[in-house]
Amino acid sequence: MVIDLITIFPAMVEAALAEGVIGRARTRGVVDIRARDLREFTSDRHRTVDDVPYGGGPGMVMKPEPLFAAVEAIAAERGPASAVVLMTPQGRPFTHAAVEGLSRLERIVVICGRYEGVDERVADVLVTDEISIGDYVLSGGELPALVVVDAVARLVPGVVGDDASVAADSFADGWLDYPHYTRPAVFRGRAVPDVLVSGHHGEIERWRRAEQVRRTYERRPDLLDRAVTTADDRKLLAELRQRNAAAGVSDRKTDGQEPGDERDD
Ligand code: 9WO
Repeated sequence: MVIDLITIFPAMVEAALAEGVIGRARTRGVVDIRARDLREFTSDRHRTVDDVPYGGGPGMVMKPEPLFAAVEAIAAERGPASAVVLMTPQGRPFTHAAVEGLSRLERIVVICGRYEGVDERVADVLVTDEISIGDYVLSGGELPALVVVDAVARLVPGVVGDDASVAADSFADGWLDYPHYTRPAVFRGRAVPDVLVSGHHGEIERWRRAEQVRRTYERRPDLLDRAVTTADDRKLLAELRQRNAAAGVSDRKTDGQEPGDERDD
């Protein structure tokens, strides 16, 4: 897979791509991911990438010429892009399905916006996918682009040491993850669950799956519709629902509470 990220902060992007699983996969040549400095595609002495907005208003807008020149130069060098992605809060939500879709493509170009955004002709003509990682505005598209690249590259065979572990990752089958523990067996008076030190692999597997079901039910009931359930899963869910009903607790949906909403009054 080939990914090019167009940005005015290539050092920031390169630093993030140099480390960890993605960094090692790049070094091994399993993926070819590069940060492209947008200023390399300008044609004026000042290497201008932005200008004032037509119609007035605050801030600056990213000029179309450098972005068109960058996408076209990358296409000439690498071959036409399978997708040109613009990172923006008004894009489609970035879900596991989107990760899977992008991971099957050969060449992806990602445009990282800054200032007040990019000239609309870039979105109209060049961009094939507008993607949002959440309903908030950041100072630039670089961090969302790195989220996309990390999630997509992990699905490329050979990037993560154990491809099976990637397939079992949360959201691949719709379940949240089970708890993880390592030494010491007791830390500040809190012991590792006995089953994990029992050596009974079947019991451990059943405990882990039960924890996935419990956690998903308690924290993200919205995922249950899509989760791949077994008869045992459904039995456990029924028990969890009965236990909640007996305790007078309705099945939790997202109750709209946000961190920091706690009030003393
Ligand atoms: C800013 C904005 C504000 C309110 C509603 C929509 C908006 N879109 C943008 C926008 O695209 N801004 C540009 C890219 C320039 C400023 C920094 N940029 C950005 C991208 N901020 N936040 C994102 C982003 C991208 C993907 N997922 C979440 C946020």
